Amino acid sequence: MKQKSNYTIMIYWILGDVQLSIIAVSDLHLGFDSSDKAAFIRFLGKLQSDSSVTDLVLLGDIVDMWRRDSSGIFLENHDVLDLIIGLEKKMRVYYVAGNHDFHVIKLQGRGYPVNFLKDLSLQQNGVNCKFVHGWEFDEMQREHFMESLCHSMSDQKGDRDTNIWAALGRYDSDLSRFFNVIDRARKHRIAEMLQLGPEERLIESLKGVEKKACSTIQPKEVLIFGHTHRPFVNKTENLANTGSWVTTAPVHNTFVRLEGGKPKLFVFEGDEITERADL
Ligand SMILES: [Mn+2]
Repeated sequence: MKQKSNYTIMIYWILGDVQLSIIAVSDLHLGFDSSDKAAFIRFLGKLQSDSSVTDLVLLGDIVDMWRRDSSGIFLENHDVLDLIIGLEKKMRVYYVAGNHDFHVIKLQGRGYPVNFLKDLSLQQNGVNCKFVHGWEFDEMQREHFMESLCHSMSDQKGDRDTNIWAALGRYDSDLSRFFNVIDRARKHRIAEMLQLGPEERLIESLKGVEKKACSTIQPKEVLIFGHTHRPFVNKTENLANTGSWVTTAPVHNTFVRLEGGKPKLFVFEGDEITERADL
């Protein structure tokens, strides 16, 4: 990861941090058949020629280790990784781990050319821009479970049902371990959720994640997260979701751009970038 040079730090000191232009993108799910890798490659090409971008935040679930074997996935997507590493010559690049690529945390400090993080805060115009993938707000996600799912899936070319609820049902031993470490209220909530059909369960779960994300925002903070594949910027402009690059989502190929502490949502369609204020 590129460090700020002394020269850059001096410029920041004189001008403040208003000139930071941050792009956050998440949930590409490379390795999953519905991942729009081709569009993402074109998008990275656009970034390469955009000299105004200072920081790129890869906000988790960039590769999908729950659907493919965790080592092969980096080899088969070396073209995307090469482009990302190339961008590091022009801007700072951060990789915040998601639940489907949580294992990248373990790669930290081993000399890989990407800096892997659990979360990230960047200051912009006196605002703390906080970046998390969003699994933190999801009552079904736990670190040991996310890590084990990154390893338990052999190469199934994306046709495995990796719904977390279904996975919980399949792994009885994990399920009982899970239930033993969570509190009674959560047990009750999970039991309720398991009574719902898959569609209703998904909607309930997504609503819960968004609500919890909203409840954690601090004063003078903007929270950016992904995970739900439901892109939005809220009315008060202090909460934004980056969406996804999977074609199964109703709106996809989206990203959030932050300037002056304000998040804006954009969609990349064809080769055009359009702001989507109405989502
Ligand atoms: Mn996720």
